[in-house]
Amino acid sequence: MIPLLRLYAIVDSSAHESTQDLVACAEELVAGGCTLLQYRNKSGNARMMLEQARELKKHLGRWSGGRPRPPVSSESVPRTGASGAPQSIRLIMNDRADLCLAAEFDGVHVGQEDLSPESVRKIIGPDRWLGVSTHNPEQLREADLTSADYLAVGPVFATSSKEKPDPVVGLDGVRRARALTRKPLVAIGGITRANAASVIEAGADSVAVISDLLRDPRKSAEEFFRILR
Ligand code: TZP
Ligand code: MG
Repeated sequence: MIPLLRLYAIVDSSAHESTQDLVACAEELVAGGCTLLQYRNKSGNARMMLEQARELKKHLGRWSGGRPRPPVSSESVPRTGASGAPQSIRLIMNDRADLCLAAEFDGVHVGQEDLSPESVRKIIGPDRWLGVSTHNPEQLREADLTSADYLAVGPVFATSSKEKPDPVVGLDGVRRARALTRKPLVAIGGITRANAASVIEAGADSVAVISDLLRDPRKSAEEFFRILR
């Protein structure tokens, strides 16, 4: 079973004016204790995505792929995992298994309209992480039978970060999902520092967040960890 911290940060290219800005945000998130970062780009072409992903890898890659992450300032953020081993940063590519390999990322996250989980697994091999988005119990049951390392459920609340989002599943949707899988469960969609604790209480192992990490990413991440301790 993969180890998941309570916060799964997503850096979305549409929220940043430049690659430099996107990388700076990611570095701040890592300084705030994030060890799992997804790169999401819904508007760029493959070449542009790979360029940005490689920049992320260049700046954070020192700590990805199993190497210890840098020290963080806040004592509220765990420096080591439950085993006492140092935590490492994992970079996850949204949508694209090919770009995950090309950028030497640590995993892929796919949705219902991307390659199937088993097709992605064939491409990325047994060791890289694979996450699958689900929006209802049927999709969750199906994804649970795959080799996915974690499942995502959402949108839990209304979100403006996704175009044409599926219907909101609410906290009940998280509870239902929890009852249907023993895989690590990531909740996503409209999750903020104000409602994150209720999402974990409903059974999620981790919360994936875009918007509520944008302003002062380091401090926001530290606050999430403090709230979800
Ligand atoms: N999938 C379901 S909701 C969502 C995605 C990618 C967007 C989450 O962004 P935010 O800003 O944290 O609501
Ligand atoms: Mg997708």
